[in-house]
Amino acid sequence: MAILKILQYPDPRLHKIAKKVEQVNETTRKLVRNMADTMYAAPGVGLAATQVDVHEQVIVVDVSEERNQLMAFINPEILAASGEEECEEGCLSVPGIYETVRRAEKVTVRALDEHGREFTLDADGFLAVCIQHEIDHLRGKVFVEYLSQLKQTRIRSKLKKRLRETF
Ligand code: GNR
Ligand code: NI
Repeated sequence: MAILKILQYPDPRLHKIAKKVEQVNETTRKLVRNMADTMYAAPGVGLAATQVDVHEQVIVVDVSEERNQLMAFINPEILAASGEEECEEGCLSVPGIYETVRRAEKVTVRALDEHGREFTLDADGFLAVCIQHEIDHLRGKVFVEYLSQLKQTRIRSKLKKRLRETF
């Protein structure tokens, strides 16, 4: 069991672009396990490698009530997106901030699992929201970037102030 440190917005490392995983191996599986431990401990419904300062295309998601449906997506790609949906989002890298974001309602995702096997998944509802939120992290994008500049400025100063008070 390993709990990794989660980068906090506005850390510039959250804007790095993750590289493709060339070969899915034991190192990749160890990262997936540690990311899952970190996500469950937080607790969160998803986590992207970018958030733990590993800039490779790996995400984990578990939107189940029982917290026993772990999904790992390596090199995920959105093949198709349709519809629109608004959801109040939060992020482990932006603690305490919840804002509504508009995203596609349904997505078709292709990825590799932790054994390097390709799969394609049709997702909708909250799962679709989470997958899009996590893939954004791999591209260096944090959900607050969908908000107005005014809101982003307010969120940044709030989190910086909170960091000063903690240390
Ligand atoms: O735990 C999380 N909850 C959440 C709620 C609404 C939309 C997206 C998310 S993902 C977030 C965990 C996280 O920060 N993943 O990157
Ligand atoms: Ni997030």
